Amino acid sequence: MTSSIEFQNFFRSLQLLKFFVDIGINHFILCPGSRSAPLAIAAGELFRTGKIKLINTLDERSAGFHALGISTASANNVIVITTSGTAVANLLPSAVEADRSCINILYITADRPLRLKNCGANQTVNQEEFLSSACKLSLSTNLNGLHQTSDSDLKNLISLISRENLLKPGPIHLNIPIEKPLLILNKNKKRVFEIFDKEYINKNISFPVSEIKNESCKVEEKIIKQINLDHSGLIIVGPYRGSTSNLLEFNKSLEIIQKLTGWPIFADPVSGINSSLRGLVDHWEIIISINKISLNFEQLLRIGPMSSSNILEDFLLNFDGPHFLIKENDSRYLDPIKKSIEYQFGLNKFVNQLLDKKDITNIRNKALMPITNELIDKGKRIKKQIKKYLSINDHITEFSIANLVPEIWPKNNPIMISASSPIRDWLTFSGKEVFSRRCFSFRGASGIDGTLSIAQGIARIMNPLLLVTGDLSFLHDINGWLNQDAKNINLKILLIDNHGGNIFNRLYKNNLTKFEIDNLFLMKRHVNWKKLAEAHEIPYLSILSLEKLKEAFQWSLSIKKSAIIRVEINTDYEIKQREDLFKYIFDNY
Ligand SMILES: Cc1ncc(C[n+]2csc(CCOP(=O)(O)OP(=O)(O)O)c2C)c(N)n1
Repeated sequence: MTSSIEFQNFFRSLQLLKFFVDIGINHFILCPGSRSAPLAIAAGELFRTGKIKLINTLDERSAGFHALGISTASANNVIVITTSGTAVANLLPSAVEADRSCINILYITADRPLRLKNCGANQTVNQEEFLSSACKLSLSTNLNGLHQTSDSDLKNLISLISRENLLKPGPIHLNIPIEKPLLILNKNKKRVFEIFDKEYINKNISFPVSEIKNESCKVEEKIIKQINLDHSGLIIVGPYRGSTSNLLEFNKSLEIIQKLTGWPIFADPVSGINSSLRGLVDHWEIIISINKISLNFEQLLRIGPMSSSNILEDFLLNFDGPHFLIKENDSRYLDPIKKSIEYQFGLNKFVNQLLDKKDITNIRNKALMPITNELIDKGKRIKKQIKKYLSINDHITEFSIANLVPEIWPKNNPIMISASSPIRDWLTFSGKEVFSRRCFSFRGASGIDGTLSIAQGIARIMNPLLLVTGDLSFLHDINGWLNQDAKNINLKILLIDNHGGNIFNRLYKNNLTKFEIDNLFLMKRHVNWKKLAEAHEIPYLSILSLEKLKEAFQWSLSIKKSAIIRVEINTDYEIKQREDLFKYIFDNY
């Protein structure tokens, strides 16, 4: 029995998955299929022996996004195991986002052996190529079948993957051709597992990674030479794309820069920064839209990618001084306006080098620059005006939600903001209360797919999590409810029902006919939300006023599981109110 394919398929599957546990991976997501049966059974054994957390799910697309959420929140790689064929194609959307958002995911897909490729065999496609455009590595075990993959081949694969993950985060695809028989008889399974158990189960094999040399960095020297800490400057912090485990250090480094300069900070809601950071300017997007280009700074220190703000983009385009852009471990260009000198090794390394090269040993709080105080005051004034306006016009709107939720959702409880309107509204209307917790949004590729599954993944690690989402983004990934045990995840969903993609109304209202907007863009769907929630056994509440939101949050928090709060938006009223609010702010500025 020991040399049979049946034995080898199961034994190698156990070995492979256990090696991944040895390099620190503990979340596995499994999608059903028969070609992947040896891997599934092996994962089941590792789960039974307490070595891994195992989640099963039906839809591979949602599974990939679910992995993305878990990986982001836990700062630990996640494995998704699928069968062959279109199952693999369904992983591409999450791979694209993982690539752009710099998140580790390992896709393990089962395939037919080489003898069955390119000859019309059932469910046999060129799946080894499907994810290559988004994955930093596309690997395979022996093409004739896992049973012919040697122990050392497996170990080499693990070392390669470990090293790649240390070099730069992102998705990896490992395709595994498996020869039949795919199932192992119960009596044989027991015997194989006993052999495996003795040799591997409680032994942690180490996979030493050869030294990764620090690349010499001319860019770093160039920036350090050019940046003048005594002159005026502005710090712009975009969405955080580093690892959650580095966030504390990232904040310390940012604090150092701010202390040394006294510069103001314009921060994105998902920048990951602390609310206590000095120099934070509220409602900076409104300030720059009022002041147009008249904000005079000598230099810009940009951290992370560009926020979703056309106003910011225009401002940056019109700024002629030097732009320095610090990225978290991403060698790709991240400046669409192509004006900055880009440094890829992260803020922490940059600040250490800066202190070293400029010979700074004593980090004292430099007084805030006059322009910093001025901007902070302007932000405060706008904040008051928004509050005053909302107190008079208290109908619920998308911008009033963006303004109020960061204040009433409990501090330290995380929030995920869906792509499309919510993230844009939060950038404009939320105050610095937003930074009292970690906020997430996935705009690496700006898809609206995967919203629910990503949120569920984050909430498995950090909860209670509030997901603020538009109705279409929510519906797009409704299969997220098929993720195992979804209803028991401590996730609260604030569903902004503006009857389709209202963002298009905002963008095109003045140029397209109502027919065109309704039929070509809006995608208004008549969903019975209550029944949809009931079908998945999710507690559901629909509210009509802003006043009720706080109560609704309390209601949802009293349920330690998933809950949906729906807010219906009157879109005509919303658009009118938004215009009036801006007019009010501009008139009273
Ligand atoms: C996968 C994907 N398909 C299509 C789009 C284009 N798109 C951008 S926003 C949007 C509508 C989003 O609607 P909703 O979630 O209701 O948000 P809101 O109307 O509040 O903006 C669509 C379809 C996209 N970003 N991603």
